[in-house]
Parts: sequence; C-alpha cells; structure tokens
Amino acid sequence: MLQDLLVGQRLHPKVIARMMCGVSFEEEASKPAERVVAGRLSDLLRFDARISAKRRILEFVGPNGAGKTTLIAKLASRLKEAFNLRVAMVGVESRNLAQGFHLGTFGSLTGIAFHAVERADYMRGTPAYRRMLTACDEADVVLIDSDGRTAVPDVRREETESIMVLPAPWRSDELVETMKRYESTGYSRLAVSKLDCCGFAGPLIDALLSVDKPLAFFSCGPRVPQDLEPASARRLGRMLTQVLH
Ligand SMILES: Nc1nc2c(ncn2[C@@H]2O[C@H](COP(=O)(O)OP(=O)(O)OP(=O)(O)O)[C@@H](O)[C@H]2O)c(=O)[nH]1
Ligand SMILES: [Mg+2]
Repeated sequence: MLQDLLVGQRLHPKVIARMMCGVSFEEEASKPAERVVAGRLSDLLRFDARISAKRRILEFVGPNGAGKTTLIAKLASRLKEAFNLRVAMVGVESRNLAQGFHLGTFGSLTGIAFHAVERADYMRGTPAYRRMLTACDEADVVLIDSDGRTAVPDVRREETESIMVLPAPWRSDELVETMKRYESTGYSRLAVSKLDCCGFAGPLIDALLSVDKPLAFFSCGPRVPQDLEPASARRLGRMLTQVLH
C-alpha cells in the first residue's frame, strides 16, 4: 500500500496525511505508486531549472561540504556541452582556507573560463570584483562558487540570483534550520545534492515541503558531469516509493 511505502521512507505522519488527501482510491489502485506520489509532489512543490537571460549570474550558497563546487562543475560542463553556451566559473576564495576540488584546475582541463576573486572584494563589490565581472562579459552564464557565506554582501546585485545547495542525507530539522540560516543570502531557489547518499527520502521531503522555494537542480552522485539533472517530482516520487535501502 502507498501509505506503507511513505511510512517506510520515514515521511512525517502529518506530511503523509497531506500527500494522501489528494489521492483517490481509484488513482491508488490503477497507477504505479511512483507516479501517484510524483503527481502529488508536483502539486505540492515547485520545480524550475530555467536560467533567465536577465539574471544570468548564478551564485551557489550553502554549508561547507554541501556540494556547491561539484554542482557548479557539472552544470558548467552541461551548459557548455549540451546547450553550447559560453560559461564562466568564479571562485570566491579566502587566503586562509584550503580549497578542495578546485574549479581553476577543472577549468583548465575542460576549457571553461575560471576567475578567482578574493572574498573581501566579492562581499564589498570593489573595483577588483567589477573588473572580474567585466572579464565575464562574453559569457552567457556566470556560475559563482561562494565559500559557504551567510553574510549579506555590501552591494545589491540585481543581476545575480542565489541558489542554495542542500545535502539530501541531512536530518529534516537540520535542513530546515540551514535553510532559515541562509535566508540572509536572499536565495530564491534550491538545489539538492547527494541524492544518491540518501537512505530515507522522507526527512528531505518533509523539509522541502516546509519552504516555498522552487527546486532547480538535483545532484545525484559524485561523477562530473553525469550526475546532474533538472529537479523533478519524478525523481522524488521514485525515491519515496522505493523499498530497498
Ligand atoms: N555521492 C555524492 N557525493 C557528492 C555529491 N556532490 C558532491 N559530492 C562530494 O561531496 C564532497 C564535497 O563536495 P564539494 O563540492 O567540495 O562541496 P562544497 O559545498 O563546495 O564544499 P566547500 O567548498 O567546503 O564549502 C566531495 O567529496 C564531492 O565529491 C553528490 O551528489 N553525490
Ligand atoms: Mg567548494
């Protein structure tokens, strides 16, 4: 039964009731569980993976280790290879922090432009930051890798959209708290990473249903660029109705 699958995925009882109230007996009996759940999720959540020409600068924010850099590498490759777009990647770097996966190295291997900017210049919008943006003028899309900041930059950036990266395996309360903490960055959409590491999908769905932000991208594995997809109710429906862990 559908309800048992949702219980098995550790979905909160209140959320199960919310999901089930929109499902008729006939629908449950006639359609595969995965499709029924995907249908309900597409009523309850918003999905939007578009990149607007007006806000072509996307900044990825989120906690350390969430998967921001990996997601940017995947997205940059995909936009270049599949859509033939000119992409620039920007790394916000702090002198006293060791970098993990480095977008500069990735850029030189793939031929995707990379620019580094000091954190202080980025936050203050100094001439050095503006020169870096001018260097990205030719790019159709600019992807900025933030350093996990929650602080608000000194300058408003109308042309920049912030997207928050959330790690799927976290507990529901951790996810909700983190989304609240990052409200200060003004993020308008969410990307979810590490879906492949998520044993039970319930806590993630509980958290996603508690905020009114569209979902943009799903990162579903460590491989660059393969493990990236536009966020979809279909993927979440599959996760919520699987029985093996
Ligand atoms: N399995 C899996 N691993 C991932 C995924 N995304 C990222 N990772 C791994 O998670 C680790 C952290 O990813 P990063 O992209 O460096 O995370 P970050 O948010 O940039 O971290 P900071 O730069 O420290 O803020 C790396 O080992 C990645 O390979 C994913 O979707 N699935
Ligand atoms: Mg990083």
